[in-house]
Amino acid sequence: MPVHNADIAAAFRRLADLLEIEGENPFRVRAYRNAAATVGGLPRDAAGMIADGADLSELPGIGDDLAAKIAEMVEKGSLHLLEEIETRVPPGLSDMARVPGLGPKRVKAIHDALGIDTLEALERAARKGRLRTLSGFGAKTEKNILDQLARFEGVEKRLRLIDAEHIAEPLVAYIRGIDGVKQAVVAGSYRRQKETVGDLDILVTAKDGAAVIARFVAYDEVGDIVSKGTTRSTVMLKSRFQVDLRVVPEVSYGAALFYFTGSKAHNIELRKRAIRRGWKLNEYGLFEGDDRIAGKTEEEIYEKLALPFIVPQLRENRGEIEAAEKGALPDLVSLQDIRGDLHCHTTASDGKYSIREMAEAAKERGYAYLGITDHSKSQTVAGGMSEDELAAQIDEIDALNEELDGIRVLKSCEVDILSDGKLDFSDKLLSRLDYTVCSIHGAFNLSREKQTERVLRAMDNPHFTILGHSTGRLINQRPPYDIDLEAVMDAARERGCYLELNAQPSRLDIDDIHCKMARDLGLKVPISTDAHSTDGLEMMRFGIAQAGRGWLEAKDVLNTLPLEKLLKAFGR
Ligand code: DGT
Ligand code: CA
Ligand code: CA
Ligand code: ZN
Repeated sequence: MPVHNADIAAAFRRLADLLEIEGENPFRVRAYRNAAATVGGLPRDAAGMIADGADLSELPGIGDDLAAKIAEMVEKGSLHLLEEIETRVPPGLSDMARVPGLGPKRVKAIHDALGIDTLEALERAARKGRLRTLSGFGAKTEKNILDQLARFEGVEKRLRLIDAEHIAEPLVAYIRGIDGVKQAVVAGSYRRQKETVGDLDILVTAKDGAAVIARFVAYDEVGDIVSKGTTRSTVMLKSRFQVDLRVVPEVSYGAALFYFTGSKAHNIELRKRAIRRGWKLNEYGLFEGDDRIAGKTEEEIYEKLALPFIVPQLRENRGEIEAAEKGALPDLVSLQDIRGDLHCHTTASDGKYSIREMAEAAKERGYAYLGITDHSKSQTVAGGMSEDELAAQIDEIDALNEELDGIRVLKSCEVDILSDGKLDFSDKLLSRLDYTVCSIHGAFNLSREKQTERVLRAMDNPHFTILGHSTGRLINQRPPYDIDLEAVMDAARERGCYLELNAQPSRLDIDDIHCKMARDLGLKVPISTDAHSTDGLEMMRFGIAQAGRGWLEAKDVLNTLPLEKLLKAFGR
């Protein structure tokens, strides 16, 4: 098996971790870390350099000792020193040290105090609250560790869009920095802004593909190189996420971008359309015989095929080609159209900031209104409010609105829908609110019929306004509960209620298909962040992305309405 720079870098990093856990001299530890960075950033494989007779001890930070270790890795694929240390320090500790936010010092503390030496044992201990018994560890640290471990477990699955962004953005920046690279863009489901991404498809224009690929596979995060040619390469990142890279000439850029953006179903329809005109469409261009009649841009491909440009989000072969033909493509809602947020939490339940702080953050975003929706009394784990507390909050908001300028705080509540379909607060109290967000937070396992009935019964309450996160799914964690959303949407339209599009990257609930269904029914969709902090308001863009995939225009979205019209839309 060929040894790549990434493997050598990984071995040095592991060595540094284990030495640090052992309490080794920090300078020696740092020397291995620096060497890992140097080798990871080499333009060529160290193996090839050694074969060509290069003296690696001339590289920055690499002395004779490290040069000898690189040679040992290249020759044997392993390091004697590392194997020796692994007999003293359980190898699992280096896995633990790789959990973001943990690091060697904390791993050592955990191992010394609790004898934990695997990721599994670490997770069990965090769940049982054993870590917080150590000094310097709190409940928050435990939660962070569990969150990070959940990401580790999810590695075989599709990544949420936000996680894919965290991987793609630095990677694309790195690729753009490679000599000779003109354009670098992520195509595939990522460009279509799908809620989850299976792998990244990166498209690059450059003359010398082999040179670009040599640098691509030397990226620090690359774990395994699956394939490596002169125009394409596939790697598996250390996070076990796959990246496909294609290098194309500029004349083919548009055609390649079109092809690799997909979806496959959309591509196939357009290829058929080309064939009907006696042409051929592939990743190199649109061809009439051997003549390339389009291919430099996506726009010219659509134009030649007598279609207006179709944005990537819509390319799913769900009617967008027919709509394009008729000139009836939706003009998708954008972040600028949004005038406020209708679902957020404050310190009154499980949020981090006060009403005032949330309102000011909303105002900074240019919003005209912000609805405060703290939890109702049954949500004891999420700090649900008592009737008295909500009554006091209502007064507090009235007073605050007297003071605040340029933003209106709306009185609301995330009211639990109890298993029998009753709402968690009295009608008298609910009647004092501007609107409600009513959600299911328990009894997920009812039959489809019962679950649907439960929500319909709740909607019969005149104080019901918006159904929160309508299917309860958590991407990669919890499937949706069984419910007939079409029936719920029909009922909502009849009663003047709405179904939320929750913008949390783990929820995106309702999904794109149901957004389109709502649009077809003429049911406006509120897009809400369910923010638990001021930063949480940022998640609106994921809701906008999903809404676009569901064909929603500004007029289809409830919170694009100005305040007066919104209040009317709430009224029943
Ligand atoms: P993913 O990665 O599962 O989230 O979804 P995509 O859409 O990114 O799919 P992927 O990575 O397998 O392929 C990227 C694009 O390449 C895909 O959207 C369309 C194009 N493509 C892949 N295979 C085919 C094929 O067999 N025929 C056609 N026409 N296009 C294909
Ligand atoms: Ca992909
Ligand atoms: Ca792919
Ligand atoms: Zn909720």
